[in-house]
Amino acid sequence: MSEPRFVSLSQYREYPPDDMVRRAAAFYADMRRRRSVRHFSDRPVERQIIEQCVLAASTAPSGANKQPYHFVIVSDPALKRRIREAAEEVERAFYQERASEEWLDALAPLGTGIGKPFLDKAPYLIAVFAQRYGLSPEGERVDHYFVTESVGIAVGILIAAIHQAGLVTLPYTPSPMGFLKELLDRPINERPVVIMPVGYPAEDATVPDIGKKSLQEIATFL
Ligand code: IYR
Repeated sequence: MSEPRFVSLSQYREYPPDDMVRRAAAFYADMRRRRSVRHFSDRPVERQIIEQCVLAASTAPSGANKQPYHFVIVSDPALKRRIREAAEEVERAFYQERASEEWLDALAPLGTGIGKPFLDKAPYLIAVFAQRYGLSPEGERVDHYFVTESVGIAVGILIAAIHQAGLVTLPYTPSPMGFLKELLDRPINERPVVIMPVGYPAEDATVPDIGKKSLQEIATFL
């Protein structure tokens, strides 16, 4: 057991209440512009942007600060193509056999289908893996806690960072996603969670005409 060590909270900044309201409202206004995009441009993107966004995701709180995730960033065109082909095979089975009527009805407003051209058009795919447990450099098993929650929080920050940088993304979740683990040669302690294509939107990109729930619908103040 290691003793806790503490340092002062020197990076915290307090703002006057008026400023806080303005800042919170400005952040909301900017986040409200974010959309999940399925139509990408193949315009190149500097790798540094991706690196900074992944670093932003790594600031997320996680169970016992174990950071139970790994991000695989794919830009190799041949590998992106293989991912697209494998994903479309999974989607064919999903749309033609596996999905319930209710699920297909829920997806109808999104206009999704078997084809996933964004998987080889976007300059980067960030494949996010959850580590069910960790492996020390000596190969010893390390327990991880609240893995699903921790990865979800990190992906949320990743999405916000990509938006803030001025690029677009989409949390894409083919199901089942086992093919990704094989194609990207990930170790046994990891499970694929989501694929995030990242890049500029296509010039003629469109998004579904859908909105968000109101504050009353999502929150209760007691
Ligand atoms: N993975 C499929 C189906 C799909 C499922 C959900 I839940 C979505 O929010 C959107 C799509 C696809 O991507 O087409």
